[in-house]
Amino acid sequence: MPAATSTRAAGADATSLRILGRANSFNVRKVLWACDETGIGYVREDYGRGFRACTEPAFLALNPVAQVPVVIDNGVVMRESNSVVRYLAAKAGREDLYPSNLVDRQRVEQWMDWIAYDLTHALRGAFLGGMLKEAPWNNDWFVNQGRKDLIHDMRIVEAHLAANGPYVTGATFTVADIAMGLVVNRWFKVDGFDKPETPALAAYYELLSQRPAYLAHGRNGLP
Ligand SMILES: N[C@@H](CCC(=O)N[C@@H](CS)C(=O)NCC(=O)O)C(=O)O
Repeated sequence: MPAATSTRAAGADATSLRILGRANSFNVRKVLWACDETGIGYVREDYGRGFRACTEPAFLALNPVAQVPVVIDNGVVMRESNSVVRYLAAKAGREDLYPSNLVDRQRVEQWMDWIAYDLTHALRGAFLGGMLKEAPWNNDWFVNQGRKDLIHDMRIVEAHLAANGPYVTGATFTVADIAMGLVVNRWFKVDGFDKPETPALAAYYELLSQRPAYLAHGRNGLP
């Protein structure tokens, strides 16, 4: 197993966040993007598949569900990428990314929750099972169902963006676009089945690609 490595981002100092998680993880990438978007410095340590195992007792003590990312801010230990992304935007006082107005906030969160549940589940079949052939997702039924669900869900996003875009909640970029940006990148990378044309998603992909932090952590060549 390779030794754990450390990466210090520009602006990182003794009070920086610690991010535990490999930089090629779908969910760690959201957190890295949020840090770059908000200018929050961090130190990252490699944990997860191919590096130090999430099942190490020391890691499990931080995150009993044994997944990356784990984020530690001034001794406070956090997990769940979407929740961490919202925390970081609020910590940075970025009202534009994560509004405090309850209705606007709910608009952001409803998309992030749907991504975390429905879309992520569909991607397990279509991507982890169908493309990476990763157990236990790689059985035929699960792969086919994942592909069907993914197409269904991405058609919903396509119609939503075409009618209400250019961003997930309308006129401006929010943390909902961080979660969606990773999904859309993976949508254009996943293969092994016929995908419908999705011009609104393609336009959204190009729009997000104007952001350096998305090119660094989202559309960075990885699926
Ligand atoms: N709901 C969690 C999911 C986290 C998750 O699935 N992480 C994956 C990587 S993307 C993981 O830890 N895989 C095991 C590993 O890398 O060892 C979140 O959003 O943070």
